[in-house]
Amino acid sequence: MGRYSIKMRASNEKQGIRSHISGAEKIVTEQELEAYCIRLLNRALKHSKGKPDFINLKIEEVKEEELLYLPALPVTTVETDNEKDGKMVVASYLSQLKIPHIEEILEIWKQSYHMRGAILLDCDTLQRLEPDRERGIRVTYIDMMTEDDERNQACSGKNHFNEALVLATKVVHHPNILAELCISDDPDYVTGYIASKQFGYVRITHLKPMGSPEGGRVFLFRGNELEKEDCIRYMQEQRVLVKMDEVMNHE
Ligand code: PML
Ligand code: MG
Repeated sequence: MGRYSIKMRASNEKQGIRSHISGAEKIVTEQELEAYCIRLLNRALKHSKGKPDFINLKIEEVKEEELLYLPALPVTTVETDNEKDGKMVVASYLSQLKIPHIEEILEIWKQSYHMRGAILLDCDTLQRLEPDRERGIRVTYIDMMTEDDERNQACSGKNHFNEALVLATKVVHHPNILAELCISDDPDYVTGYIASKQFGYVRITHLKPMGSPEGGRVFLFRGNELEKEDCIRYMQEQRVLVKMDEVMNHE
């Protein structure tokens, strides 16, 4: 079946500074293409951050043989009351995954707070591996897939959980990624997660104080130079559809 990747990004300029308003992406069939372009356009135009003066809609063909289909990671939730307990839960999972330098990793996580992309961290040497450290690694060409196609609603507004689960499923599928840590940069959203092949997607209900705009991602990597190159290419280029049926059924 022929598919297309659609990417939307919108921004505006105020007092000489261009700022991001909204961005989203989908991987859809040819029949769905027109409807999703309209949805994404509406999403750009009706964003609470303001009216864009620039909207970019990029459409690229995706060949069936380029697509990787992955089942969504299993999801569990750990209830925490505050940031300190949340961070302790993260530390305990890192320790179960036998990842060294836990304190240092939690500190380095903070360096991702003002980046658009994620930190790619060598968890043994603590070296940051992103080619552009200001931008970080942006994971793209991802979307979710359900048998009865409930994707429509996901496109009209942001669903933090679905989008994060899709991203984390792609990220931890790479053989050299041991775990991903994430806190949202949305001030009203305090749930974060640690994802890994071993434990799946573990939601932690409090990972930062309410109202804080500080959030970001770290991908914990172990491997050599060639594996690092492959990992970065995979994050940015590999087309991935994540099957969500199990998740939807359990929600
Ligand atoms: C983001 O802001 O995009 C990150 C969202 C994290 C979602 C965590 C969850 O609800 O499981
Ligand atoms: Mg955000």
